[in-house]
Amino acid sequence: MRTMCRSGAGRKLMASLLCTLSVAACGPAPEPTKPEEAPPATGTTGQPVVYGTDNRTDVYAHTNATLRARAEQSTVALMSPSDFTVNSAGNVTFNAPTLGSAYGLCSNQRFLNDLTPAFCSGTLIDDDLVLTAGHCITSASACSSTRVVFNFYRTSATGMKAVTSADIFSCQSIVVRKQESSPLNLDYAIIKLDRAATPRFVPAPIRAGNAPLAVGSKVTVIGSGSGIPFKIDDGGSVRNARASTLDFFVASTDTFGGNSGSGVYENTDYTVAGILVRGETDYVANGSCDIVNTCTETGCRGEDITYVRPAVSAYCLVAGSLRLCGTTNPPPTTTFAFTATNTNNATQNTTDKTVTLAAGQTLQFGTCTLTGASGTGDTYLRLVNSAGTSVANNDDSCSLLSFVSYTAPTAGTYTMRAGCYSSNSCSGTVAYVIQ
Ligand SMILES: [Ca+2]
Ligand SMILES: [Ca+2]
Repeated sequence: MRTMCRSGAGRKLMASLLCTLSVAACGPAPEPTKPEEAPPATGTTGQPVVYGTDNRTDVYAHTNATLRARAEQSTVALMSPSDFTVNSAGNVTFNAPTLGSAYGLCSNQRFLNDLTPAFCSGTLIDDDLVLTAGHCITSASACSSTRVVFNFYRTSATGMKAVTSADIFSCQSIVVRKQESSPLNLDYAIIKLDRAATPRFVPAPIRAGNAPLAVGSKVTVIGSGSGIPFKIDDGGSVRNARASTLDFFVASTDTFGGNSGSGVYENTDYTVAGILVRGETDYVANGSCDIVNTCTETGCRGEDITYVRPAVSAYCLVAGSLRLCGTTNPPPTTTFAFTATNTNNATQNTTDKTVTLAAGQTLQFGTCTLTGASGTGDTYLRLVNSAGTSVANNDDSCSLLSFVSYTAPTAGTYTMRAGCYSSNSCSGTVAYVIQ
């Protein structure tokens, strides 16, 4: 199993291996692997995977005007600054090997001459907000070194849309992010851009509600599989809706490393239903070169797609948005102050606050992120259940300050414990909100 992103700058040559054979190379993965650990080199290269027909279509060639609009107006590629050059006139050229050479593909494969600068994909969902996978941007420093590129698509078989500096944005901050396999298997991030992308670009609408997708329903993914210019694949079907957890669903999308973070749309109304995060091996050896791994519609493992609703709900707990939350104000928070010393990572000498949660309710609390939160020193926050078992904790969500988001799997009382890192002294105001 692989995560669907490619390597960052400086690891370009390993791109095909990094995200196919090792989730670690794409930053902390859903599974507990060592971040940034170089994967073992093997003779196998990473590949895209196709289910049934290869439905990947260039934007100009797609027959559906709404999907073309989503690609042209709402889809972004995530790149490192070294992946492109901006000249004095503001015109952008991309620095990356072709798909054929990057992946050692056989000459009969598609899109051989496409360049491969993107390491992940994303979707504009508000004026200055982009939805992507949590493993695509794992830290504030990763945010700082990520560029968000619009207009990365073909206008003809040989032509590319002209990209200028006006189409390139920086990641200013990670607003919400989750990458965990328990209690729910979630992998999402919503990042804030350095400036509004509207009205030049248009946010994609988000699927209403939180109902499971119907098994067999058709979905479309748009993004930069294997790093190449946006492709539209409208031929995927939902294979497993995971209706009991609603954390991710499994579909037969023709998606590859680099599609990580791609918006996945319902074909009924082309709203964003999910975020592409993991999938089957992309490419397989065929003699001395590689070809796309082809599966039947029901074969192989399927591609994993995080439902969009947990990301939007988490966002709306900490910030406002008329488009996403129906209000420009985040919900009001409750606060409690603390001063502490020698808490051994909030396991002793803490200031505690107990709350009651219903199953499925989310508690967010922090010395940062939420309205009214603050802290001095190196804070540490922990959440324990009624049995006294630690169920969540955070040290340094924002520099030295802390933030926890926890969705209760079962109803019960939970106690927030406010303390400091190690034997340190610190103080702060913990803000919390339950939804
Ligand atoms: Ca297909
Ligand atoms: Ca801390």
